Amino acid sequence: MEIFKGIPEIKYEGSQSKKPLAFKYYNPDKVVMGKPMREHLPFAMAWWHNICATGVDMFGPGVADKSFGAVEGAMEHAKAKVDAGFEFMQKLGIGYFCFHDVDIVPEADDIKETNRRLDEISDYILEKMKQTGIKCLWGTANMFSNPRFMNGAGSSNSADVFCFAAAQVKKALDITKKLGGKAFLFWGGREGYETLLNTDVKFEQENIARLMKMAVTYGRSIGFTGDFYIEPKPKEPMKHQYDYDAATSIGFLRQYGLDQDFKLNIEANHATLAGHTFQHDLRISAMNGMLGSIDANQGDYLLGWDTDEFPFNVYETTMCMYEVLKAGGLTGGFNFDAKTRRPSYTHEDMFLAYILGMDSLAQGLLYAAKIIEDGRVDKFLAERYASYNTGIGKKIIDGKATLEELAAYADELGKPELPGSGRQEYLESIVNSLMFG
Ligand code: XUL
Ligand code: CO
Repeated sequence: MEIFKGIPEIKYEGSQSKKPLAFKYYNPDKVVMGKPMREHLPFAMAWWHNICATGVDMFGPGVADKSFGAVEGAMEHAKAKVDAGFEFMQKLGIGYFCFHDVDIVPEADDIKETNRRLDEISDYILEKMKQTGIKCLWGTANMFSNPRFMNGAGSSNSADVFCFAAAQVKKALDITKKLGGKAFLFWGGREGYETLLNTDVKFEQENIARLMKMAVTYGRSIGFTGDFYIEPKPKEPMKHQYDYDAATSIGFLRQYGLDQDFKLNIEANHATLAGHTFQHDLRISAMNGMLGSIDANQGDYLLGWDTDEFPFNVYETTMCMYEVLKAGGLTGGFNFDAKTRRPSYTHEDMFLAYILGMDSLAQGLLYAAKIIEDGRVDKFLAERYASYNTGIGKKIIDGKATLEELAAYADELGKPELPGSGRQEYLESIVNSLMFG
């Protein structure tokens, strides 16, 4: 039974098209730098925002109807959500989805019953996956909504809560493996603190690492070969969260010997909450070999919280795709961890939002490829560090110079020349002319 009646399959029509339900830039077959767009941009649907969220906020109730013709909260509703999700992805040509355990079933009071429901729904999802060819990008356990996780999951002060976290991770891993998920994710929403007066940070961080180690050991024992991800975020819901940003998370993973099994899932709006650009956290992850996947969204310059907007700032998607192309692509994908604004409450808005997001990333890809193919930025960058290619610079790079030798070299020089202009404005105007010229 069709759920999104009146919404056709969304096709590429080109930038001149004025049809709302059409792609203007995302042309899956178009080859960019030797690869079709669909391979550069493995898009994923976020189950929670798209299929579950109704626009509830601190000031008012939900406004969007996500019942999909079923009684809300029952297993019948869970199945209707699967039907809706797959129809939605098919109509947009989206190849992947991401989910939390409690997105796909209503959580029961008893974990055994929740797990039974997860078995039932995952059978149903698997059937849909076989029919459509749609795949699972990653799964995760929601260890932040249920009241038991008020003080965190791995970082909870309660060993019993830690065990519930372990139980949820185990089951979510089972389901992710069953659905052939490429990765399993940890977003440490409440893994942080409100005050240091009641918090043993060292103990909590060690415990999070213990939980992650157990997850890796168990995952590998059941034949899960995918990556594990940490999704950094500095704050919200907690005042301070341990997975603050890419650099902090990489340090944590290395400290606890988790860096071989884990990569990072970088979310645009989380990077900006940490006081970085999205591009910065992508670069830090990529240069450490840890860029796994992306939660595609954007924040708002005027608001200091996680607004999870669909990406529309093409300058930012261009810089994102520039980093992704330079990194040789993603092993993961682009998960739209984004929601329509509360007043955009219709089913049609769900499609319009994904069209905006997919088109914005496609535009970003086209412009990023132009910047790389043009070559002026790369050439400038290479020349900027040219003093290390020969002479004393090369000796430094080769590890053959001593501090005394360099000091003697500096004495001889007397005074170095200025290091050369950074030419920032020249580079920015190249980017603008390639984007808008
Ligand atoms: C919250 C967030 C989560 C994770 C998955 O800010 O981004 O939805 O992506 O738990
Ligand atoms: Co996210």
